Amino acid sequence: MNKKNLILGYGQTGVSIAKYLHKQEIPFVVMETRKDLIDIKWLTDHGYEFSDVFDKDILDQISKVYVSPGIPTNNPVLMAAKVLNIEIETDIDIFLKLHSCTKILISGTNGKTTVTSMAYKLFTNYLGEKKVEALGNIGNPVLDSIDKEFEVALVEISSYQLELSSSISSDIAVLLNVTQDHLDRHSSFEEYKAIKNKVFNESKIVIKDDLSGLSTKKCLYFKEIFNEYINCFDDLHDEWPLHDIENIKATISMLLAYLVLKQEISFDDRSEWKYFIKNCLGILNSFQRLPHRYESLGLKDGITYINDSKATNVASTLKALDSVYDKYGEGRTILICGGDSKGQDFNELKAIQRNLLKKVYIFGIHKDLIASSIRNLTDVELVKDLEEAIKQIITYAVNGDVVILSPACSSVDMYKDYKERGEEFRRLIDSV
Ligand code: UMA
Repeated sequence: MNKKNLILGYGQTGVSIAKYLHKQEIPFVVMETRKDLIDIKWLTDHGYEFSDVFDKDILDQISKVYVSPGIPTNNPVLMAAKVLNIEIETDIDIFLKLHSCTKILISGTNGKTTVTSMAYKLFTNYLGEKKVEALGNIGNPVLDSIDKEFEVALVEISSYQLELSSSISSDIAVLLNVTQDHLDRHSSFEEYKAIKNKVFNESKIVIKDDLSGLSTKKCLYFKEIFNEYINCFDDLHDEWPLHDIENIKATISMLLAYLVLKQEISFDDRSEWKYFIKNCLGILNSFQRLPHRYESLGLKDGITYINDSKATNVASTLKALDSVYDKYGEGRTILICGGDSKGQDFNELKAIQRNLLKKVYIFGIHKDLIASSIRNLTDVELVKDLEEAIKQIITYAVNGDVVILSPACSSVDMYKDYKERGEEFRRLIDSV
């Protein structure tokens, strides 16, 4: 009997794997719990089998399993495939193995999409638009670009993708930061950190935040290397939040690493670096910051509103609050947070600067958990939802206050995703 391939999950990634295999005339079957997906018609039209039950009995007909990032490692079919020693691959494994471009992997708990987008702007400016692709977790499955010709792939890679991939290798690997997140999927913070560190497997140049866990490879520590060029950063406009300055440093490090790799600049003699850094800052200064990420919604009746709905973990909210503190000082900030905890320890919120917050409004399934961690720090109000929070805030906030939605939680208890949550916030503010 001729064995087939099995695709687990038929979201964006599963669809792109199916189209890739179809093009090569490799037979496959698909498992996916949702029956209502639009692309299933494409499958059946082309004669491919589809099952909405994850049944491991199929494995004796399977030679290889392709897995989507959203499939947890304890999925019964995936676990059985491991036991049976059936080869398991991800779309990322295939792309890294087969495409001849320079591969840059970008991971980290927070800031990945921002840095990938900034790097896209910087690299296209340097190489030209057709030479660069921004791929991966940013929303563009890598295999959709496997047949295109380009010079540089900027691949945003999540812990889910890293966990499931078996052969990570790259030219440049960037790890922006690692703080607690996704602890509902990974068994511990230690495991999560180990998964994130996989990004450095077989990379030629490493970019990381600081000197902790020193690397033996060629390494750019983006929090340190700019110390001697710090005056160059004075040219940045003052709308940049503090935490994006780190993202800018990581992005510039990527271009420097690329130039080192191409032997256009020297790694050891850094006399030319200042020129490149100034150039990069000039380009990034006009970067259009992404929605839902510390996005200013403007000023209404003297009150500033900021949509930071993408802050789905504590570290991201803490960074946003540092930026608020840097710009607006003490006692003017009203924080709205809450949602699904994803197993996080909210005691880390105790690190919020004393006297920074004026009041906190908390909503969502784990609001009590958050409240008990920060009750000693500031005035806390538990509310039903975002709408109730805004209703109360407009009668409470005064001229000069700053209202920021920075949930520190996932949105899945009340919304489809963080975007829907951010859009609702925007609507509510528009109608104030
Ligand atoms: N499924 C099952 N059974 C399960 C679990 C999942 O059938 O037990 C199905 C789901 O119904 C879904 C499919 O499997 O249809 C899995 O799809 P997926 O969750 O892997 O999502 P994709 O549509 O393939 O999108 C994935 C990434 N999603 C996740 O990692 C959860 C996208 O990142 C990424 O943009 C896309 O590949 C392209 O590379 C999104 C994300 O939320 C933005 N990432 C997380 C994050 O950034 O925090 C990690």
